[in-house]
Amino acid sequence: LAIGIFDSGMGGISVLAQLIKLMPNERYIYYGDSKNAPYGVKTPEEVRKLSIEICDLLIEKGVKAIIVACNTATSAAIEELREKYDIPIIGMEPALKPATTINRNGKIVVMATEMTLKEKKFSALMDRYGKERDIIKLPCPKLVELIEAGIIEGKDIEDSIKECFKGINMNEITSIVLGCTHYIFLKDYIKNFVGDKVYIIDGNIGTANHLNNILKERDLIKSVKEREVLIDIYNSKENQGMIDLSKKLLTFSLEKL
Ligand code: DGN
Repeated sequence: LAIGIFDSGMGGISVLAQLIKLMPNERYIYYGDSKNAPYGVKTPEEVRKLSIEICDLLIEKGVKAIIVACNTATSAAIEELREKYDIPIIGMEPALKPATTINRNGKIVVMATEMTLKEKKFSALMDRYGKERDIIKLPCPKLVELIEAGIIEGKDIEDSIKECFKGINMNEITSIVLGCTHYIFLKDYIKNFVGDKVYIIDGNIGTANHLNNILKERDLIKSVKEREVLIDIYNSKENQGMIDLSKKLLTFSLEKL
């Protein structure tokens, strides 16, 4: 059985890369719902419905666990998915906890979709870890659009990052949380923009470790290599261009790990 992963498009490919790095002997099935991207501006009900449809499809294809590689879908649907399916369902969460422990001063910027920042999961995180800190919530939908269009480098990306941070006093910022899996492809660009003194934190390693532990506990991990990593990539837009873009982003992400 494989590990299933899905996202509202390409973002979860960054998570897939991290999983492959940690568990190279597994089989992976990735489903990118680019047709319905972005999830960030839909209603939670719509996102729940789409998430259930994708999980049904992954289960039909044969998976032993599912990674919801999308902070937005996690916020809207994780509880319902866990109730509905009896395999492990692992979600993403903005890495606010590490951000508050790494650096005890200054403001923290959380880059995520409107929905992630509005839903109760994030409010609970704020109550737990963000109370004594100044947190700036920063949705950057334009960046998701660019990535879905296959643009991950160049001037458009630089300009959009600058635009996102407009109005924020960068001298006060000590950490940035990448709370949307799409933004992880742009880590170098964001780093370039904010400078070396700012920590940039994402949840990908945490999620990969979490799945690894669960699979080990249940004795579901593969220790024997099956030739090479087997990855099936599907995309709801059903065109080869989206599959090619997914593969390009996967290679790009693996090279950076
Ligand atoms: N990649 C998704 C996330 O982590 O929230 C969001 C992309 C989107 O639908 N805007």
